[in-house]
Amino acid sequence: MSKLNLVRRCYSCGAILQDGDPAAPGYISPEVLLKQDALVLFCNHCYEQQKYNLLDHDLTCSPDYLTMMQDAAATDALVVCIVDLFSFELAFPSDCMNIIKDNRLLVIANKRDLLPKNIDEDTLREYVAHRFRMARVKVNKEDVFLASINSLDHDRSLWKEIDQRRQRHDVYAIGASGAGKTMLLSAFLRSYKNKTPKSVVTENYPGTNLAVMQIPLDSSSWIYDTPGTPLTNSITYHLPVSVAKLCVPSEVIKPRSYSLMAGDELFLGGLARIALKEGRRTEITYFGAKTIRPVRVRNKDPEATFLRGIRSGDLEPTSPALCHPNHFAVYDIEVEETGDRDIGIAGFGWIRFRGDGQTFRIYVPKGVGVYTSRSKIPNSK
Ligand SMILES: Nc1nc2c(ncn2[C@@H]2O[C@H](COP(=O)(O)OP(=O)(O)OP(=O)(O)O)[C@@H](O)[C@H]2O)c(=O)[nH]1
Ligand SMILES: [Mg+2]
Repeated sequence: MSKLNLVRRCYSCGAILQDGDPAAPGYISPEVLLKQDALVLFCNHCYEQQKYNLLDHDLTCSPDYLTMMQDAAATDALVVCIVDLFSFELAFPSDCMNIIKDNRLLVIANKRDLLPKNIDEDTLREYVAHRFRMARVKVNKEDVFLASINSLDHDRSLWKEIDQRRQRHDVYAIGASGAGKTMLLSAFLRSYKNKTPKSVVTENYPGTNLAVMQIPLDSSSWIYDTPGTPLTNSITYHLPVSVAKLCVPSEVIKPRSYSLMAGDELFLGGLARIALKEGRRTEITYFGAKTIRPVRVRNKDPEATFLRGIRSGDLEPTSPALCHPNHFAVYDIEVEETGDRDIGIAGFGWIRFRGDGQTFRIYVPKGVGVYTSRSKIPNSK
C-alpha cells in the first residue's frame, strides 16, 4: 500500500520544509524538522527574522514627498513632526527621516486625550524622544510637546514655541496619515491673523504634484501642511474600513489586565493573538480600543479555539479575510530586558508586562508591524 506522508510547511512563509539545501526556500535544520510533535514549524529564514524581530516594516515616501523634504533641509526650515500617541512607533519612514535629521525639529505628540490622564507626562515625552532617537533622529524630551485637539484652542504656548524655534524660516508639518496635522493647523488658523498680502491656499507644492495647504507667516515664510505618509504597516491599512474603525480608540483607553501562564494566550478579537510561550506567570495589560474584546484562553489547542471563535462570532471584531492560520504572520519575541516593557502592534495598541526572560509568540495579520520597546506608560505601582 502506498505510504501517505504529511508535507510540512513553514508556518510563516508557507514554503515546503526541507532539510537538504540550506540555500533553497523552506530550509530547516534536520534536528528541528525531526520534532514531529511541534505544531508550528518555521523555516530557518523566517525563524531568524522572527527571533530577532528583523522584519522590514519600513514605510516609503513618494519621490515628490522627498523633493519637498529636501527643500526643508536646504532652507533650514523648522520641521514639526506630528505623531499619533496611540501608535507611532513604526511610523518613521527612514528615507524621509534621513533627509531632515539635521533640521531643527519640534515633535507634537498628538491625541494625548486617548491616554489615561494620570500618567507621568515627563516619562511619556522622554519615551517619544527615545523612539525618535531609535529612528536616528536626535530629539530630546524638551523638543516634545504633548497635545490634543481639544486643548489647543485655549493653549497658545505651542504656537509661540513654533514661532520662536522657526527663526523666521519656513515650517513643514509632517507625519503619518491620520496623525492630526490638518486638525492642528485648523486650530492654528482659528486664532491666526494674516499680516501679509498673501492668502492661505491649498495648491501643488512647487515642482511636485502634492496638494499642500500653505499658510503665510510673514513676507517670506510659510507653514506647509504636508500630505501624510501612508501607514502601510498599520493594521488599519490591512483591514476593511468598517473593521479598521474598530481598532482606533475614540475615547480614553482603559487598560485591561490578564494573567498568563506558559501556554496561555490572549486573543485580541479575531484580529491578533499573544501567547506566553515560555516563562513564569506574567501579568499583561492591554492598551487598545474598547471595541477590541480580549479573551484569555487556557487550553491545549488555542489555534482551533481561535478559528472556532472567529467562525462562530464569539470573538469580536473579526475580518472576513482573516480566518485561516496562513493569514497571520507569527513572531517570537524573546525578552532579554527587565523592567516594564511593551509589545505593540502598529495601529492596534500594545501590551505591557514586566520583562522576566519570557518568550512571547504573537500572531498578527500579514504585513502588520510588530515592535518591542521600553514601556510607553510604565506601571506606577
Ligand atoms: N482623539 C483625538 N483624535 C484626533 C486628534 N487630532 C486629530 N484627531 C483625529 O485624527 C484623524 C485624522 O486627523 P487629520 O488632522 O485629518 O490628520 P492628518 O495628519 O492631516 O492626516 P492626512 O492628511 O491623511 O495626512 C481625524 O479623525 C481626527 O478627528 C486629537 O487630538 N485627539
Ligand atoms: Mg491632513
